[in-house]
Amino acid sequence: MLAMQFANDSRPVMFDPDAEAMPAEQLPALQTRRLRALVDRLLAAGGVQAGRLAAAGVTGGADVSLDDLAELPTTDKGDLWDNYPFGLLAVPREQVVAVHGSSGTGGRPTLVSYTKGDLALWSRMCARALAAAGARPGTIVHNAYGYGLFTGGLGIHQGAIELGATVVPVSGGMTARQVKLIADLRPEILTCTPSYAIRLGEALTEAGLTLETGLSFTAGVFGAEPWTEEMRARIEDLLGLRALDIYGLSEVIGPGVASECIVAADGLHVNEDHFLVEVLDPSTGEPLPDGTPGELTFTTLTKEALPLLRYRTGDIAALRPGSCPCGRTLVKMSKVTGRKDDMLVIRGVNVYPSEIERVLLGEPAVAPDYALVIDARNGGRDLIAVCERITERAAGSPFAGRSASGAGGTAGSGVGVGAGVGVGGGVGVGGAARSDDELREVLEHRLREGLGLRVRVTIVPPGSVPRTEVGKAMRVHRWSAGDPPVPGLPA
Ligand code: DLL
Repeated sequence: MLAMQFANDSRPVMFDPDAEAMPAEQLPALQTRRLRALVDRLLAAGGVQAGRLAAAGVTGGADVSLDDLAELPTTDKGDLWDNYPFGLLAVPREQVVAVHGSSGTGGRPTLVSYTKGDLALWSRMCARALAAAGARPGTIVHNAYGYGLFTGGLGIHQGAIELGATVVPVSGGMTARQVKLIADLRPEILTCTPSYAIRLGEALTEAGLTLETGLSFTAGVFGAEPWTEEMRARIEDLLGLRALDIYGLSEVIGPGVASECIVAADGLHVNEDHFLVEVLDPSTGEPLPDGTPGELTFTTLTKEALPLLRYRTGDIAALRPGSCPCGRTLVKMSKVTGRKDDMLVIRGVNVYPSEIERVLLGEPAVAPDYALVIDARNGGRDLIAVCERITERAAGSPFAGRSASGAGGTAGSGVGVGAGVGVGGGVGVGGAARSDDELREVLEHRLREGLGLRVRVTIVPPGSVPRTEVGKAMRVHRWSAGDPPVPGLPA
């Protein structure tokens, strides 16, 4: 139910204004109450988390406060693996009405359980995200996140229904069918991974779909993988919409832990009335001050089946408290720059793939489909950036150069983190003025200057880099001695 609308201005409706626009000074009391109830529930459930709490001298919720949160034990993915599949349940197994999960970075599945109450909470979190993107009852939402164990499809689906929007459950893949549905139904909101938004945008451009001929999107709610401001500008150019970020992870609930509002679009409002957030030093586990990037750590204050105390996500981002022109008072987090275990160490230089993406996509002649190959065949770790030239077709998209964020994005406008390398400039859209060799040299130079990284750049014909049809993009490929060449990439 939409409880309130900001009737006297043009800001979009808030799904849950009592919580999302709660006076900041009221939040700690609510969080404290919920944290204490959570600690009581964990102790009553027994198991790993109860044992750790007891070892930390906690005998009941009344013993804890927000101020000494950092003294409480943490959890991480290892706990989910060790207690797979139902070992961390805080309710009887029969109360679990759904399981979801992810294939996980280490290839080991993570399974999470939901009660009816958890599903209701999750729906409300996703409804908040969709409303923040400007959706309202009746808005058509084209949901191209994959349906299944992955939380993207069903999470957004339930959120759209909770909001009263009209969801098109198209799931990922079968792009030609998606193009037809978009032409026929004229959805206003697109939800999918950012890499699939590019794939879909290329297909829509190929099909000649423009604002005049049926392209009707106003906003996209994209997440499930890291993406940069440069990628945001590319998606906005390709699809003529406002590209917004949504963050979440199965362990915490799925999508809807945090999301951007269409009013500011400069960081993701964390639903901290349900997910208490901290940023910790990834190596020491010590809390870091606001504005400093570190490991996002969440306490699920109200979840029933699988509540987690101080869950260390491995995702790197920074927090920025303060008010937002949209009226929300919830703390904002920066875009996630990567996972702590995704950091590449190339000849002694530490770099996240997203920093390389910023440099590559800062060059208008480079298409958003790229791949990074770590060539370890000769015992070393050489980095090869495989880039496609943007096609004249995509460069001529009706929205090219008109992105709301502006080419090069709004990095730095919010709590953006990462190397502030110089990007942009260069040739005009399409890059016709530069030969492949010149383009390669320019990119290698910018990577060296901006990141201190020696990278071999290879320019390949459009369509060479494998596209994402379903799920999350595989950007980084490791190539060891004896491995066959990476499919679709030059040997
Ligand atoms: O990816 C949930 C989700 C679905 C979020 C749809 C947003 C949209 P998992 O499959 O468990 O859940 O993967 C969680 O994906 O720890 C991050 O590393 C990454 N991730 C999720 N959202 C973002 C984002 C879903 N907006 C893991 N930016 C997380 C960067 C993201 N990384």
